[in-house]
This record gives sequence, C-alpha cells and structure tokens, in this order.
Amino acid sequence: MGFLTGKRALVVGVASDRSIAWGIAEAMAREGAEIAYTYQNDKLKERVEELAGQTGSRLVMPLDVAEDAQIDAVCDTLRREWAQVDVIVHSVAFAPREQLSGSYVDTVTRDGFRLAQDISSYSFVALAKAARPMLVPGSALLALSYLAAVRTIPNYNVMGPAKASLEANMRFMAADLGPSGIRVNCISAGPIKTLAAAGIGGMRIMLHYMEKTAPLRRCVTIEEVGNAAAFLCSDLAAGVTGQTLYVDAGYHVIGMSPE
Ligand code: NAD
Ligand code: 0WE
Repeated sequence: MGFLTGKRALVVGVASDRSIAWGIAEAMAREGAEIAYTYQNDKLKERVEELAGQTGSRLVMPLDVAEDAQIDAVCDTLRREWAQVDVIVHSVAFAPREQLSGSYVDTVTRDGFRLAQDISSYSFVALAKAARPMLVPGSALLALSYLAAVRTIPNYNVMGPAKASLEANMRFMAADLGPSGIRVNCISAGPIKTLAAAGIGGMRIMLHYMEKTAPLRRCVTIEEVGNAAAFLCSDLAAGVTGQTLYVDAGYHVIGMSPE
C-alpha cells in the first residue's frame, strides 16, 4: 500500500509531461493519492486532461492564479467533490520574459516585479487562504523554489526576489497553520529542462555546469523531485514544516569546485 493512500492532492502547475508538477503528480498517484489538476488556460486544457487520465483522474479545472474568482471556483469544486484536501502543490512561476536576461538593475520594472511576486509567491498563500476550510490536521502544502532565492544566478533577475519571497511566505504559512496540524514546505529544485526553462539563454551551459560541479556530478529529474515531494507531503514527514528541501544533486553546498 502506497504511503499516500487515502490522500487527496490538488496539483497546480502541470503544463506538459516535462513539468515538475507532472513528476510530482505521478509520484503521488503511484503512492496511492487521488489527484485533482488545474490548467492555466484553454491551450493547455486537453494536454492536462490527457495527463490526468494517466493517473486515473477526471478532476481537471481551469485556474489562472492571478484571479481570485478562479481560485474560489476551484475550491468550490473541491468542496463539492472531496470535502477535504490533504495536499496542495504549487508549481507555478512567472515573470515577463524580457526581464529574465541582461542587467538586473537595468531591466527590472515596477510592473514586472509586482507580477513576479503576485504569480510566483502571493498565489501560494492565496490558495491556502481559499482552501483553508478544507484543510485538516495532517494536510501538507508544498511550493517549488530555486537556489536564486538565496544566491544570485545570472539572468534569473526579478525571479530571485520572487523566490526569496516565496520561501518567506512558506515560513509564515508554516508558523500560522502549524497549530492546526497543517505543514508547509518548499522544494528547491536544481535546473531541469521544462517549458519554463525553454528558451532561457544559457540553460544548456547551466545544466552542463551542474554536471561538472554538483556533488552527484549530474542534474536532477522530475521523477526525483516528485519522489521528494511525495515524501514531504506524506505522513512520513509528519515532523517537517517550514523547511526548504534541496533536490539539486547537492549543488547548493558547493563553495568552489575542485577543478
Ligand atoms: P512548467 O512550465 O512546466 O510549469 C510552470 C507552470 O506555471 C505551468 O504549468 C504554467 O501554466 C504555470 N503558470 C504560469 N503562470 C500561471 C498563472 N498565472 N496561473 C496558473 N498557472 C500559471 O515549468 P517547471 O519548471 O515545471 O516550473 C514549475 C515550478 O518549478 C516553478 O515554480 C519554477 O519556478 C520551479 N522550478 C523550476 C526549475 C527548473 O529548472 N525547471 C528549478 C527550480 C524550481
Ligand atoms: O523558475 C524558473 C523559471 C521561471 C520562469 C520562466 C519563464 C519563461 C517564460 C518565470 N517566468 C517566465 N516567463 C516567461 O515568459 N526556473 C528555475 C528555470 C530557470 O529560469 C531561468 C534560469 C532557470 C534555472 C532564467 C534565467 C536563468 C536561469
């Protein structure tokens, strides 16, 4: 019997079969969880419905996390279908593309900064806020972060402060919801070739650098992130909250490579 048997998980952020959210959904379904999915817009509807079917799920709902009304609609549906929610996975980030290259100070704008914070950080607590009446002792919330929350990374620019904000958001949620038995954590994943990483200048070089310098001398996969996520959101991690777990082949511990 899987270690998530009987758990009901909402997974936000599947766009393709390379999405980190898909690696998470597959691992959670394998461990016995029932999954509900959302898709950002109509272009993604059929693809997400097809993937949902592969995990035996028919609960697939539209959700642009910038819209409170859509967040409420998703929670209304879940209340009707499930009554309670055990797991929420937030695997969403966005900043205007033109701000993800070049000089940080020169390219950042007030609107870009605000949008990155709104979509990539605020939306995590917005989901928790709307789903709050359905969360129960033992529920677990998870968001996806990146090393640039705590170290500078070339070109990640305005997304760096957004990930720093996401991790602080996670800690405040953990402190606030902890007394109710609800856990909140982040996974900080190493770079992976997903849609969000497609067309990012220098991505290939970054993956190569990872393989040369990370303690495990390789990159990580969505399956590995998925397994860590399934663990963190299960009762196996009942004592863990407010944590950022690095699933990055150890890259974050390196100060200087031996070469
Ligand atoms: P992805 O493109 O597969 O997923 C990003 C998702 O965000 C998509 O499903 C997209 O539809 C969704 N999204 C964007 N704006 C949205 C909005 N307004 N409303 C609803 N959904 C919206 O890419 P991914 O790499 O799997 O990214 C998932 C998460 O993992 C992000 O938080 C990202 O920052 C994080 N992450 C990615 C990497 C990497 O290298 N790929 C590394 C560390 C962390
Ligand atoms: O979090 C991310 C990507 C987030 C992202 C990606 C895009 C591309 C499309 C946010 N907003 C947008 N906006 C778009 O229009 N990652 C961790 C992957 C990533 O992105 C980088 C990286 C890495 C790694 C950008 C620059 C440098 C490194």
